[in-house]
Amino acid sequence: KRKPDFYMTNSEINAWMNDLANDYSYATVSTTGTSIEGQDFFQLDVDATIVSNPKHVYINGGIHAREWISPATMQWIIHEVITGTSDDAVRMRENYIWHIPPVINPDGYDYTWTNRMWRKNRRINSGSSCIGVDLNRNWGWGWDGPGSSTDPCSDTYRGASADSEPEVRAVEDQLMAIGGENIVLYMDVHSYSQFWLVPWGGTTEKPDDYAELKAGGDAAAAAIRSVNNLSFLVGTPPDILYVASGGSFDWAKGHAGVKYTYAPELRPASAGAGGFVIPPENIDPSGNEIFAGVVANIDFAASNP
Ligand code: 0X9
Ligand code: ZN
Repeated sequence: KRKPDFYMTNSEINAWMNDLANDYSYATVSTTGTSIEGQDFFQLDVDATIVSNPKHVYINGGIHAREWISPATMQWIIHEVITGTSDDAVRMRENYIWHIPPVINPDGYDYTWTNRMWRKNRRINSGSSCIGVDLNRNWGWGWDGPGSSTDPCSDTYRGASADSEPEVRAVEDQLMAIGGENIVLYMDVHSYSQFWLVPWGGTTEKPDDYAELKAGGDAAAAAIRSVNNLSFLVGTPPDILYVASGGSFDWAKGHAGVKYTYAPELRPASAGAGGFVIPPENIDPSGNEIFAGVVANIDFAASNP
């Protein structure tokens, strides 16, 4: 009954999360942070039901406002981790502490109801009439590097300083409080292209443990293919997309010290197949395949620490 099957507004998503959390003792809703326009935004947390000293899984959605399949897929995963009856779903809620804020750019997401292709947050930039910072260029690891813009009118504007945006800092503070060594998997979920992106985003250099991160991504892609036969390409942003500095997963790995960090780009594969604007009939299959990918990635990470 509560599986998401349409694209909800922020307030609908928040009510949906509260409703779900009310019915399950191990699920709670907490405040992630407050946006630049002063709007609180929230996450669903699931407490590991049997294991002591469990690792954490942190997955944020909706960093880019127009990528609507991201929050909806986060809702599907929230629903599955809390209520799923498959062996995987039960194992995931028994063994890990989950933190899933589905919309970390709530102002931008609101704005897309009247301006569908908005990407950034809604920061008023001093000295410019252009609005917004690209929240995936603002993180303070390799900030101001290639693939980010100094122009407030650009869709990839990096912001006035590293970590200047409250939406970014809210997630950063949580990752630091949990501690990178306690996080088995960090993901920042985007659309579109069907990629499972691996660090680094801001440089063509590879992390020392790239082979393990790539293998974890390959495990995710194989699991995804087994669900709906979709292909996801695994690689770094510079290798398979474009260089992008100041992104979330570079910071989560480089600064916070999470070993396994990824940025999936969800369905569809192309602009011709709908791009950012795909019908809500995609939510259920996307949730199904991405949950399978997440489980495979977690299992790989847990056995290759
Ligand atoms: O440009 C981006 O931020 C991402 N692509 S999107 O079309 N969803 O905007 C790619 C992000 C790559 N990840 C990092 N550099 N962290
Ligand atoms: Zn994106």
